[in-house]
Amino acid sequence: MNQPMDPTHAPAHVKHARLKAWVAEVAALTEPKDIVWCDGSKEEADRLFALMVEGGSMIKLNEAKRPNSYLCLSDPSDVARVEDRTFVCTDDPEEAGPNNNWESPEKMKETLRGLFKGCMRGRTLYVVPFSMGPIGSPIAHIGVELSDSPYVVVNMRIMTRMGKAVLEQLGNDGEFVPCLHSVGHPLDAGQKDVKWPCNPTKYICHFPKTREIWSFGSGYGGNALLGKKCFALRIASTMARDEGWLAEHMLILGVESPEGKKSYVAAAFPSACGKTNFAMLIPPASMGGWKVTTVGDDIAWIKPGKDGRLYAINPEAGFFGVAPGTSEKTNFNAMATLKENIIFTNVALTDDGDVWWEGMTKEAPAHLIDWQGKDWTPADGKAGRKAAHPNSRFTAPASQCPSIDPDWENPAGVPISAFIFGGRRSTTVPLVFEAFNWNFGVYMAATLGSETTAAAVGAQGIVRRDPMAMLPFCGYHMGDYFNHWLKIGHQVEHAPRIFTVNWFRQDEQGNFMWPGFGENMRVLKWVVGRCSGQADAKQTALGWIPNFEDLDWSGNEEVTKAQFEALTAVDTTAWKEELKLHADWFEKLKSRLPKVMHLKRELFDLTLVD
Ligand code: TSX
Ligand code: MN
Repeated sequence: MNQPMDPTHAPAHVKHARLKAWVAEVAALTEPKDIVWCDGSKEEADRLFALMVEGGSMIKLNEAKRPNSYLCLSDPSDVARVEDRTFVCTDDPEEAGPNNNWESPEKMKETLRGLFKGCMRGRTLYVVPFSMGPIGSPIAHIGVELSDSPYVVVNMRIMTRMGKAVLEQLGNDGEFVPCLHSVGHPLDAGQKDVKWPCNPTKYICHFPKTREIWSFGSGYGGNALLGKKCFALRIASTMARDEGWLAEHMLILGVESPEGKKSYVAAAFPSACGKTNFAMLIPPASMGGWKVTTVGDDIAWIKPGKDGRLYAINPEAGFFGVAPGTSEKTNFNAMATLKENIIFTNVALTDDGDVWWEGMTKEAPAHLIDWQGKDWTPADGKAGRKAAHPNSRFTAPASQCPSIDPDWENPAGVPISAFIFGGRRSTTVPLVFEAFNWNFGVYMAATLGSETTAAAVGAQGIVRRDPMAMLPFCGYHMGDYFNHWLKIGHQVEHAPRIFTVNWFRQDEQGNFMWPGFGENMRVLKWVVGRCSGQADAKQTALGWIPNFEDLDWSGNEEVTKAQFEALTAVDTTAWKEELKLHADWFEKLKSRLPKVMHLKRELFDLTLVD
C-alpha cells in the first residue's frame, strides 16, 4: 500500500508529530517550492555556500589567506536590528512594559499571517533544529527555526549546535521554541532573485505565553538568527522569570591564578564598551602567569545549582561580533579566531580576496571594494566614507578562539563568583567598586548607563540608561525584571558579589585616564580577590573601592598613584546629580518598580555627604 505523501519532506527518522504538523502548517501558509531539513553537516553548508556564491550573494574569500571563509554584502537598508519594529505580544500591555513595543497576540498573528501568506513562493524552506547550549545540558533549550534564507542556515550552523543531533535529542515529543523567519521576498515564476532579499516592512515578534517567535522582512543578525537575541534573551528571559533562573546579556570569562585557582565571572556591558575584547582579554605578562579564558562573549544562561551557587552556560556556539575596531592590538584572540571558517557580513573586500575594516590595521589598503560593492580608496576614508559598515560582523566558531575555556561546553555550566556591570562614562563612575550587598548591586545594575560616543574632543555624550545591558532584550516589564533579580539573590545561598566598572573615565582634557584592554586584568584580579577574601578595599558611599596598594601593579608603567586616586574618586556633587537622573529613570518604570529601588536611592542620597 502506498503511504500518504508527507507534505513536510521530513526524513524517515523524524517522528516528532508536533514538529511535523507545525512545518506542514507553515508550508501551507508560506507556499515554498521545496522543504529541506538541515542536518548540520559540513557537506550541507558547502552546498549552501556554493549556491549563494553562484547566485552572487556570497563571495568566497582567498583560500590561501582565509580558508573556507565567505563575505556577504547586505542590502543597504538591512544592516542592523530594528528595535522600532520589534514587538512583545502579551495579553496585557503592562506585562510587556514601557521597554517593549506591544501588540495583542491575536491582532499581531492576524497581521503576520497576512504577510507570511505565500511569502516563500519560489524559495526553499529550511528546517533548522538548534540547541542553545550543549546538547542535553540541563541548562540548555532547543529551538527550531524555519527560514527561507540560506544565509541564516550557514550562520545558525556556526552560532548554535544545529542539525541531526538536535532532532535526536528532541525525540518524539521534546519541547522546542518555534522560530519562524522569512526575508519576505517571494519569487514568482521566472523572477530573478536579488543578492540580499528583504522587505521594507519588518516585524520581529515575540509571543512569550506560547513561546513563539515570528520574524518577517529582514535577513540581518538578531532580526534573522532567531536563537540569539529573540530566543536566548527575549523569550528566555520570560522563561527564566517563570522558572527561577537568569537569561542575561553577559559575557562569561574564567580567571586563573598562577597557582591554578580558577574563578568565573559574568559581565554585562551596553554596546560599544568592548565586551568581546574583555571576554578575550590577554593579561600583561608582567603579572606573572594570570590567565583569562573565554566561555562566552554575549549571552549567559544561569541556573541555581544544588550547592547553592549559580552555574552559567554560554547558550551560543559562536561569536557574531562587530568587526570595526577589532585588531591584533585591541583583541589578539579574536583576530586569531577569525583565521578560517568565517562568515563576514558588510566588511570591505581587498584586492587579494581578503577582508578589511576600519581599525583592523593602522593604514588602510590602497584599494578596496566597500560594503556597498563600490571602489574605495583611503581618500574616500578621509572624506568620511567607511569601507566597512560600522555594524559589520564576523560569524566565528567559538571553538577556534585561542582563549576558549576547557569547560566552555560543560553541560553543568561554570560556577559564577562575581557579576560585573560596566558602562562608558566619562565622569562620575569610578574605575571599579563592589556593592555592599546584593540589593545595592541590583540597584547599580538597574541604573547602569552608557554615554553615546561623542565626536568632539572632551565633549560628553548623553547618558542612556541600559539596565543590566538588557533594555532592548528583556521580554517583559523592566520593573518585574528588577524584582526577579532581587528575588534570585535571596533564593541562592551563595549569590555572586556584584561589581561596577568603568574603563572610560576621562580627565579635564578629555583623555582616557585608564589604559584599559589587557590592563583591565589588574581590576579583574582585585574582583576575584574580593570574592575569595584576599583583596582589601576602603569603604565609600558607593561601596568598596580598592586603595592604590590593593591592586597588583607589577610591570605597570602607565598609572601613577595620583592618577589612580582620580580614577577611583567619589565625586559627591556629581553623584548628587546622578541620583536625580536615577529618579527620572525610575519614573519611567514606576508602575512595576520594586519599592526597594526607591528606598536604596534615598538611602544612597543620605549617605552621600562630603
Ligand atoms: O574594548 C575596550 N576595552 C576593554 C578591553 C578589554 N575598548 C575599546 C572600546 C570600543 C569598543 C577600550 N577603549 C577600553 C577597554 O578597556 N578602554 C578604551 C579607552 C582607551 C582607548 C585608547 C587608549 C586607552 C584607552 N590608548 C591608546 O589608544 C594608546
Ligand atoms: Mn549583544
